[in-house]
Amino acid sequence: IRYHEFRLVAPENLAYKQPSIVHGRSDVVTVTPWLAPIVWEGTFQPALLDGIFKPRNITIAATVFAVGKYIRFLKDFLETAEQHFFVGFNVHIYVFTDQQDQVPYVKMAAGRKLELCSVPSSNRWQEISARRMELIQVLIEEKLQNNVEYIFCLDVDSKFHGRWGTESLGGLVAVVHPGYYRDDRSRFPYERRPQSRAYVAPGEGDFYYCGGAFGGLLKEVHQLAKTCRTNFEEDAKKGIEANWQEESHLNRYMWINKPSKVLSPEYLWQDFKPRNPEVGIIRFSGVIKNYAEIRPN
Ligand code: UD2
Repeated sequence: IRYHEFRLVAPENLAYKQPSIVHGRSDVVTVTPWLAPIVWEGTFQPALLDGIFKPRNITIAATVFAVGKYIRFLKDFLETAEQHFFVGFNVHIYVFTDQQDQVPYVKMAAGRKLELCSVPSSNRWQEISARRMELIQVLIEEKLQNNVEYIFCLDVDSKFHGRWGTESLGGLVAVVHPGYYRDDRSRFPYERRPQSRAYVAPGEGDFYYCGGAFGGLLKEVHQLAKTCRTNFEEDAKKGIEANWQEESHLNRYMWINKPSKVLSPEYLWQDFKPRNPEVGIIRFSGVIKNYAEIRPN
């Protein structure tokens, strides 16, 4: 797999639209200053990418946490994943929950499976959100190492509406948050206290990335999860909790370790936001939720 990683072997006899280096999307930026692609609708050809990845017989893992009242979001998440998330590929979904008996039955296609992992209940939502990094790290170490090539870690209070597939694969993959991408970096909600290991100084930061979706090659995500977990725990020892918990740590990590692929906000929109014109298609989005009602406190 390592050897094949950087070889894009196309299937013979695959007809697809001629690419151009002068005509393409001109309303958005499609490459970062460190030359990572920024994936927007219209920048890739799905059949070509699928044709390249199909013969590799890769397996993609996804983690999703459904703790406490968030279990109610799981059914829609799983049903829509079945329709849009790596259709035709091997997909293993790991559901972390404190209520295994409440997990809905969703019929899955051949090559796709669900596995349940138990997590303790918690009285603080911040704890649930933040401990995900530790559990992802341990899952990779104990279960995934020889079975899976790529992994995505996703929020459960969301649904798929359009294709999310091989175009999203890369070493370290981050999604640009839909709420801040037109703003100046001074307005990004990074952690601003220098005592925190999630600190991002004024004048620093590329984009504001989502905590609700990230991924990449197994070993890259392992490194990310391990680092964010350690930094989160170091902060906790000093009595600090970053303002957006693990999302703040993820943003710090991605500032230092530039993602090799950046997904546009098409890959995590928010249902309460009207669609902006540059968003060709909403692929995945967070549902509207009543925080007061669903969080443990
Ligand atoms: C943002 C991020 C989220 C996380 C959080 C940090 C996006 C779209 N969302 O969303 O990923 O970084 O800020 O605080 O980027 N969960 C449970 N049970 C609970 C609470 C949380 O299972 O009682 C899980 C669940 O999978 C949920 C995730 O943790 O999707 C994130 O929690 P959230 O959705 O309440 O966080 P939110 O919407 O403030």
